[in-house]
Amino acid sequence: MTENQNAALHFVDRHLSEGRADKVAFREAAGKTRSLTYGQLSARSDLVAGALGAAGIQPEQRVACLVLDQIEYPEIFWGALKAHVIPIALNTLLTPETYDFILRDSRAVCLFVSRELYDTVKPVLAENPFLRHVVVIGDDTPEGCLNYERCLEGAEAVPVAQVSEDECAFWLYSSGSTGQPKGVRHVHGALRATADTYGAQVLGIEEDDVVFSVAKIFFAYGLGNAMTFPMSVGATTILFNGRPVPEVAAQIIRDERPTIFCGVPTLYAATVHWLEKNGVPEHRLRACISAGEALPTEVGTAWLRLWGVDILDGVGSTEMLHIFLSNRPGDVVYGTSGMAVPGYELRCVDEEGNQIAPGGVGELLVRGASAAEGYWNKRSKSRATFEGEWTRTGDKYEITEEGRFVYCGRTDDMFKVSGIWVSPFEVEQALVAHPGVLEAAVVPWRDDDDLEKPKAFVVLKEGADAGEVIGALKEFVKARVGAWKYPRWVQVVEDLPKTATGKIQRFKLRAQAAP
Ligand code: 3SK
Repeated sequence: MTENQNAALHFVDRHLSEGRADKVAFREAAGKTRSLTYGQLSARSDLVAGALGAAGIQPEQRVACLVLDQIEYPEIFWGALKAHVIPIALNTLLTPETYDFILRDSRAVCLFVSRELYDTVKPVLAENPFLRHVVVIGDDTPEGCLNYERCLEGAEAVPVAQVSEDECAFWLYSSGSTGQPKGVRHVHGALRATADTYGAQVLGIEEDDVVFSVAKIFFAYGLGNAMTFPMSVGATTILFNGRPVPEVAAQIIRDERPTIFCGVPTLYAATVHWLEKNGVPEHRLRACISAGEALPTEVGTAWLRLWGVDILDGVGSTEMLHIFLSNRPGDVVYGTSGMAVPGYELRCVDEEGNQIAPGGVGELLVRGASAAEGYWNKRSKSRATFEGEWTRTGDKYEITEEGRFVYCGRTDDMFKVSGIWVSPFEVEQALVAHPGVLEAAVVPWRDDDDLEKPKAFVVLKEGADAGEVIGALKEFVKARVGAWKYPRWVQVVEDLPKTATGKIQRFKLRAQAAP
C-alpha cells in the first residue's frame, strides 16, 4: 500500500509519535482561557471526521466554515481533511449576499458557524438547496441547527482517509474583478510545500516559537501563519477572535509573549502611531512579517526603531497559498518585496510573454509546488491564471539590477485594502445603488500612511443634494459590500473619463493620485 499523504497525519497526528501530545498547539487570548494540546487536537479532529461520516457527508463533498479564530477552527479543518471532506474557509466579514453566492457556488452540504456569526448568514440558509446541516459552535443553538459539542459527544473516531498529496484538501474563496468570488482548490501537498519553503526557510520557525497572527485563519496568509507553519514544527499559536486594533495587538504581545508576529501594513502603521504615544511593551519579538499589500518604507523603519526587529515584507496569493517573494532576516530592503522564496521561481513578462530585463516592468509569474490546482467551475479563468507550471499573479513588478522586486501596481484595476482585495466594480455597484448617484468610479488612493484605500468619484443625479449624498455614501457602501471597502473619500465630478465604447478609464483618475 502506498504511503498515506493526508496532510493531517503530518501536521496533527505526527506530533503524538514525536512526544508532543501534551504540548499546547493553540491557546486563546484576550480574556479567553481555553487551550488545545496536540493530543487533544488529534483526538477531537478524529471525532469531527467520524461525525462527518456519520452525518452521511461523503469524501470530496464541501463543508463551509464560517468560524472565528477559536480552538474549534483547527479541529474542524483537520477533522474534515481526515475524512477527505473539503473544508472551505470563509471570510467572516462578508455580506449575506456573498455567503449566499459562495454556499450555492460550492454546493456545500454542511456549514460550521460560530454562534457570533450565525445571525449574518441566517437569512440565506432556508432557501439553500444544498445545505443539509448547520452546526453552530457555542451556546444557545438556534432552532433547526446542530450544536457542535453535541455532535462530537455522539461521534466515534474513524481511520484517517487515504489520499495522495495531489488530492484536493480545501478551498479558499478569492474575490474576482467582476465582484464574484472564485473557489481556489488546494491539494494536500500544498500545505507542506508552504511550510517547508517560507515557513522553514524564511521564517525559520521552530518548536519553541509562539506565533500571533492578526491575519485570521480564513485568509491564506493567516492559515499558514497561525495554523500550518507552527503545526509543522510543533510550535504554539495564540488565537484572537476579535478585531485587531493597535491597543489590543500591543496588549496581546505584552501578555502572551509571542516570538513571531504576523501583521499587515495597515495594522503596522496604526500600531506604530499608537506605540509612539503609549510606549513599547517590554518584550522581544524574534520575527515580524507582513503581506497583503506593499509595506511603506517609513512603517518598516519606524517599527525597527521601536522594537529592534525588522518587518519581513513579502508577497503571496491565495492561488499560491502563501508567500513566494520576500525579504529575509538580515537582508531587508524596505520599499522592495525582496527576492524569490527558496523553492519558488519568478519571472516578469511583458504583454507578449517576453521576459523583462532588469530595470523594466512586467507582470510577475511564479512557479512552485504550492500552486492551486485551479478555480472551481471557472475553466477560462483557470486557464488564464494557471499556465502550466506558472501562475500569473496580476501584479506588476520591476526587477532591480540587484535582483530585488519592486511592486508597481496591478495589471487590472483590483487593489488591496488591509490585505483584502477590493474590486472597484463591486464598490461602484454599491455606490450607484444609492438614489442620489448616477455614475461612480473607484480607484486606490494613498492615505497619510501611504497605504491604499478606495476613493470614489461620483456623478450625482439631477436634483440630488451633494452634501446629503456624500454624508450618506460611506455607511451605505459599508452595509452593502463589507466594512473595509467603503470609499474613504468621495469627490463629486461632472462626468467620468470614458473610452469610446463607454468603459470607465480608471487609470486617468488614478493618475490624479500619483505623486
Ligand atoms: O496578499 C498576500 O501577499 C498573501 C500572502 C500570503 C498568502 C496569501 C496572500 C493573499
